[in-house]
Amino acid sequence: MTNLAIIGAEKSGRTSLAANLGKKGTSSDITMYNNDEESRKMVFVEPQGYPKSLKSLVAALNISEIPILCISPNGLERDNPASVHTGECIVALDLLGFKNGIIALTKSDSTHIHAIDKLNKEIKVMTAGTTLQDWKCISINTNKSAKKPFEGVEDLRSRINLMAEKIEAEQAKLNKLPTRVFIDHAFNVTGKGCVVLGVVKQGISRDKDKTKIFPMNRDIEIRSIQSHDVDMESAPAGTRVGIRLKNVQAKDIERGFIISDKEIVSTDYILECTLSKFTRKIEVSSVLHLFVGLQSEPVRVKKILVDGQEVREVKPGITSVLELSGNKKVAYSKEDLFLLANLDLTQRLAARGFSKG
Ligand SMILES: Nc1nc2c(ncn2[C@@H]2O[C@H](COP(=O)(O)OP(=O)(O)O)[C@@H](O)[C@H]2O)c(=O)[nH]1
Ligand SMILES: [Mg+2]
Repeated sequence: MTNLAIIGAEKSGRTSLAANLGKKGTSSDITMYNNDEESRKMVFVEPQGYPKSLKSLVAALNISEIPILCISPNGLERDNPASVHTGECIVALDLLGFKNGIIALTKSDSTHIHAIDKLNKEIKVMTAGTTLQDWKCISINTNKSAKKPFEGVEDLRSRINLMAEKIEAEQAKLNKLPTRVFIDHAFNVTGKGCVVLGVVKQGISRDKDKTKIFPMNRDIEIRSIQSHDVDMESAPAGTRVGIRLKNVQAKDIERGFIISDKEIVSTDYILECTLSKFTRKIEVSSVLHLFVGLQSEPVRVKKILVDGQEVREVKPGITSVLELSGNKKVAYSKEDLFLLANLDLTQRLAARGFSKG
């Protein structure tokens, strides 16, 4: 199974595209569109809450293996307030290190070929030096009354299929790792108890598994697993699942909780971070927003070290060790990528980093 994030600024056409590619399912600040028709099952994840909520964007991306960035004909125009969010999406994709993805140039019916050429060139300049620099741009529309209705959509679908094939080969390797399921929704079902929705990030989740839920660090048992409404004995890496859990209540589970045998749990962090070039300096005692997996939490900068020396601030593009302190328990593993954001800036994403030690 392949999970794809469909992201972009407001009015980038991302909802129209997601609705064209799949059937609407679970919906909150992130909305799932399922496609079970093709031989390969896919879930398209749209961060409905973005740009208001940066959390929705990061969660949608961390659920997915393939991102599709939607850019409308005026998506980069300076006098369009949405353009800053197109930029923010590019920074997010780059910091998260997505090597492969697609750029959809949406609403092709409402522009002309010269404008599309110009947009293509602007995107090349903007993405130079980022992980997006070689991504394919596909011009599309989802307008059935257009002169060329659904132009480019078939091309987009076949590219998605090609990428999904590669992703599935990589997912097969992830099956050997310890099982981790990232939870994105949790609720109570009358007569069934606690049901969580999420994605198997690695390993294989099995019915009747005795495991744990983090950051609660509580023993739980898996009572049943479904995917796309079909019961399963086991769910491999990449599967979007609904799982019934024993020994925990839905009201105690938040987005980002992890089903796993072992995770690190903490409220304080020492991260080896690289600041984005597209942010401002970070200073000691400033408050940032930390993201890891599907969790997020405000943290305060306690200490900054550059080349082992304690400093007051660190500048864009520079690598440093940041000591951060928060209040809420967060679960993660050593390999997990952290993002830091400054919610006071218009382009909010500030840095990426990994836990040290
Ligand atoms: N002409 C045209 N309009 C579109 C197309 N896709 C979306 N729109 C319109 O653009 C507006 C924003 O689209 P929507 O999908 O809601 O964008 P979102 O804000 O990114 O989710 C809506 O009025 C859509 O009807 C398209 O391919 N062609
Ligand atoms: Mg929308």
